[in-house]
Amino acid sequence: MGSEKVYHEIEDPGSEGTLRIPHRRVGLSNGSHIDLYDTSGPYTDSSVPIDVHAGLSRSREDWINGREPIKGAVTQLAYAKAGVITPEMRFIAAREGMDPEFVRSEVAIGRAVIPANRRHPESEPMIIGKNFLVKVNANIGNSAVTSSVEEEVDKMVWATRWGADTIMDLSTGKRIHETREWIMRNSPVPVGTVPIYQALEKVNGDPAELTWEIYRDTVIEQAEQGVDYMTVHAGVLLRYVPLTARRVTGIVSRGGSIMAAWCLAHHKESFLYTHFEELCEILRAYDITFSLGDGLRPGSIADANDDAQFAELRTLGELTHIARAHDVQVMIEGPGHVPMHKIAENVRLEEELCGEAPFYTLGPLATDVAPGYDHITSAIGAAQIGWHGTAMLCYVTPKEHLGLPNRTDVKTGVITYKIAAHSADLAKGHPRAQEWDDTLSQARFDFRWQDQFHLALDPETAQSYHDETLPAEPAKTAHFCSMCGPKFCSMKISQDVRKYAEENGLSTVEAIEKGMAEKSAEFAEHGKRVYLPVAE
Ligand code: IRN
Ligand code: FE2
Repeated sequence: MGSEKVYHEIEDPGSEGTLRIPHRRVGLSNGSHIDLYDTSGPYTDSSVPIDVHAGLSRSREDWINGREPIKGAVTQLAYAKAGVITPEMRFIAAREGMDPEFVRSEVAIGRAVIPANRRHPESEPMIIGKNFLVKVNANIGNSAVTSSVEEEVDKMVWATRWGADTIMDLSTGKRIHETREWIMRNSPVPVGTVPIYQALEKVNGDPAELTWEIYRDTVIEQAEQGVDYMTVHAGVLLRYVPLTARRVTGIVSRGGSIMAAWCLAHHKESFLYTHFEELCEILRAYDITFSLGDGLRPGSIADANDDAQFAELRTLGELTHIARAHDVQVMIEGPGHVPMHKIAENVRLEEELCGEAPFYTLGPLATDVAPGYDHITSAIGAAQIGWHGTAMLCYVTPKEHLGLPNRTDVKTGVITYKIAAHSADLAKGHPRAQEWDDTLSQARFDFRWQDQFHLALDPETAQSYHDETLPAEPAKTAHFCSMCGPKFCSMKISQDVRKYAEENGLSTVEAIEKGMAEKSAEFAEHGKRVYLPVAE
């Protein structure tokens, strides 16, 4: 609503091509505009029909084909380490308002990742790292109920339209391969998966039947389709499982519980851990980013920061260094349920143990007492952990713990997480963050109602709330809203003060003093009564 997709064109000396950097342009009624970071690909305008089977244009294809391997590796990490600024890095730099060399150096030291499978050339490059905009992931497709390919693609488009920076396809139902294929071919954002879910389907849901070979083949199958990052719960070790025995909520991670069940059934170390280097080789060939899963994350306030959680984190740190040695990019998944006073410790330990690999957390929920409102309980934790340095936030919808999210829940979850992420960006001082707030504040102060709606994270809700009480067109330029009414609007009063100052050639302070003196004289004139009798 009130915005359009625009592309800023910049030259890329590396590929000798032109990079088209996407933005969502919000046109303002005073003739100016603001270009905002945009995740929606070609779907910014909801009136553009989606032709699922056509797929998006393969804009990264030439860059990918034109690259020479560096010591056998074709990953962004390998190029970054070798001092090469890839077109993806230059694209990201323009998108974030940063220097391309800074992007390269952050990737080189592993503090940021660019999830971009070579077989997903349709994606618009983006970066996940603490020195960049805090990103939001939306999970879709986590249903065993059959839904059509179109419906699943539509969910992805819907989530990215509201601002999801990545999506995770957690489909478990029928036609899992085909559905994923069309999500990949239509997704302008990186797509993540948890391959162990599909591997489990292949053994009819019995974790004990899983093998390294079945898992490996599933990873390759998904890698071929273009999955950009994969959750791998390789830190759930056999000896950590007993540490969860006395927890209030045990193991709440799906992947974590599958691996714990396998380890116990075979009384062996996890095949994800024992075959980790082989896995690195597969991910390296496609430039898939590891998202090392938090299979032992706390599922309740009581279990936060316990021995099981931190034992796993230590192992994830060890695996991070192995992956990096293979030139594979890594991020680390984090909790969960954590009260506010225990949040900072999570980030501190993660950075220390995992060499500052980008942290990617699920909330965390700051309290357990509000089922039905867990988008809020978790956004409170998410805003804080984002401020402390978490690079990506996995959204939680109002249906968390209760049921499957519908379309409205997905939108609510994404918007709620954009609020958390943007609040963290402001607190961290991202160079582009405050411009948006300032533009909206100015529109609000000027009573440019339409501009205020159009600049909102959720323009439709903003406008509909406004129109509930003041639906008429003149109200869109009125210098008040129904909250305080025409007489008590603080913004209106401030503006009157300014106007008075201008007319009387005074500074605002003087104007207030002069105005106050006049009012005080008026007060005295009327008998110094606070309450005046009602006029007849
Ligand atoms: C993110 C941080 N910690 C967990 N997540 C996400 O939770 C993970 O990326 C995946 O999308 C989802 C389910 O993970 P489990 O329950 O299999 O660990
Ligand atoms: Fe939970």
